[in-house]
Amino acid sequence: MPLPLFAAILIGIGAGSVVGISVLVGLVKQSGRKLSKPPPNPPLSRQKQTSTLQLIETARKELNMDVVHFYNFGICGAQNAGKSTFINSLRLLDDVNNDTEFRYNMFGPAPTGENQTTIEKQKYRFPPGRSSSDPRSDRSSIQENEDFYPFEHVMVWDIPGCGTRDHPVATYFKREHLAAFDCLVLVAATATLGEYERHILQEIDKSKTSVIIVINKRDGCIEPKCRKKFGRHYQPALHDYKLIITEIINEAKTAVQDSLLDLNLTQTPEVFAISAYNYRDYMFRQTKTELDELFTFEFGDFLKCLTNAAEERRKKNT
Ligand SMILES: Nc1nc2c(ncn2[C@@H]2O[C@H](COP(=O)(O)OP(=O)(O)OP(=O)(O)O)[C@@H](O)[C@H]2O)c(=O)[nH]1
Ligand SMILES: [Mg+2]
Repeated sequence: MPLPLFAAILIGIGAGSVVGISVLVGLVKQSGRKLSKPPPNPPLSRQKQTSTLQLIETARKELNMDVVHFYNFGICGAQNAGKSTFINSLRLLDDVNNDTEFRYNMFGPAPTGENQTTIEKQKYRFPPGRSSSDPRSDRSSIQENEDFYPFEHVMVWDIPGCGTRDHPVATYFKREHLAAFDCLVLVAATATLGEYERHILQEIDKSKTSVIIVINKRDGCIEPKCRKKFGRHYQPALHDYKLIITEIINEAKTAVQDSLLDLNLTQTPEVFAISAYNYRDYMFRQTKTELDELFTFEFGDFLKCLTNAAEERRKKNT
């Protein structure tokens, strides 16, 4: 969203909503608390295995995955969908470029960019709370409090995007060992799922891995929709934006459901329409705006869903 428009929205809204943030804090805390202990029932090697279990165990070995101390979530999807940005936003970190100065650090940000940025899989943990001596700590009153974000037993894996020469979709599932994860998050930048997403979903379903679909970059739909609905010169009010954002979320979910119809998956993946940008902005901002809240709530619900999926998987001990 261009800055003048965003500034106009902020001016139009004024002080934020206290009710909104407290509900969101509740949702995040609830999810965090559940994932703040090592996962129960770490899957053990078995003598007799079905081919699916074998696939999972081989994939975990290949990734050297710690399934005893961590819940492992894989973020997959097509190139440029916003996977790495999503991972940074979730962990309340700013984006960085993949330049010569970048050094991978498990607690640091994932590099982001328009052109095939994530080349190799990398795993990330949630950074510990910031101390007040951190020069950036004024940006976030939230992350200073470790109680709020207690995801210390969560490992989030940033997986290279598919659909490139180096990562063709046909071999993506196997090559990236997607069967290994407690839950996969398929990130897409458009709500009508294309060939890549459909192929990945079918492979995921065959392996019986849980998957959640996240349609990212929904902030990009706000301005075109406003222009179409209200014309170039109209300055939309808060309730106009609320309507538009609600429409964007609902339309994205319906488009995904339609795209799933002929795939005949055995699971019905939950779908969330988000803006990785808006969530992070909302969490960082001292003054919360009602506008960002709508996308932000999708994030809260997403966390809850992810937690439940991980719990279910561990209950099954696979
Ligand atoms: N407007 C908008 N842009 C976003 C959002 N999330 C990501 N982007 C932009 O989309 C581009 C791609 O983001 P990445 O996070 O690097 O995408 P990726 O899926 O990790 O890409 P690969 O690693 O190359 O597969 C970057 O320019 C991001 O800044 C969002 O929520 N809103
Ligand atoms: Mg990436």
